Amino acid sequence: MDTIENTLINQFRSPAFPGSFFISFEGIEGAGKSSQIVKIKEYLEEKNFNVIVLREPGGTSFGEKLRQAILNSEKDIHPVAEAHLFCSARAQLLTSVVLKELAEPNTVIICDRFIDSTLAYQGVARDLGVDNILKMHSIFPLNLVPHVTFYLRIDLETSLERQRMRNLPKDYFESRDNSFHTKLIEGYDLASDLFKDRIKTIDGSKTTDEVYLKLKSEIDQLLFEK
Ligand code: Z5A
Repeated sequence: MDTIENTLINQFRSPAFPGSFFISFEGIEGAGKSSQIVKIKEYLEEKNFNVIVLREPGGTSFGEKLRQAILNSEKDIHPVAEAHLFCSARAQLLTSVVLKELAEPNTVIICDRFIDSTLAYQGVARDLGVDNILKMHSIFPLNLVPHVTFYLRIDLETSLERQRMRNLPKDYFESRDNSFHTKLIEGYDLASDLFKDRIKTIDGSKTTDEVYLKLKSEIDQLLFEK
């Protein structure tokens, strides 16, 4: 890693609220994030945590409006505009929800997508460059990252197969060609390499139960064994 990238990586911090945790889930379409988040929420509630599930873009009324504007867009949005829209929604989510909720003890925030989506989608698949995305996050509150991120890694064939089974209409990103989705996987692999301590890569091609057990053991380590 060169020094500029190193400096950019070192600017990130996780919010420090004793007893509360910020977790994100990442992956390409059909990775299984939403399915696993439901199960992990249930597990953590059994352990008496106050669990708040958020999604990106979204989680605030401002963020949900941006979500509609992007995902329903019939015209191409310039990648620079795209990246700034995701960052705007994120800054709002961090200040108006994440930091406030984490201040309550015993809280776990689970976010469906976060900064690594911007690194993979806009940084790599939309060709803006990972350094540019890291630079965009160099100002508070965007320099705050989750304590742990679970990247559910699947290959393109698995993603396509799950999409076929689900048979839903495709949105702004889903309708792009296979080379776009192949670059997304490269982007996520690169992000996992840059943020080795934070991002845990989990094999998302296993059965739902197998993935859940792996996640549960990682979460037990984070929450109960430190
Ligand atoms: N985006 C961006 O470009 N930049 C950013 O900074 C951010 C976002 C934050 C939001 O998508 C879009 O915004 C996203 C990136 C972009 N674009 N795309 N694509 P979203 O939140 O609306 O969509 P998604 O995250 O891709 O959702 P998804 O396709 O539903 O994926 P998922 O939540 O990971 O999967 P799932 O719903 O849990 O499962 C999908 C299907 O697979 C479902 O039928 C399940 O029953 C099945 N499934 C799940 N797990 C398994 C296993 N283990 N085995 C077999 N079948 C399974």
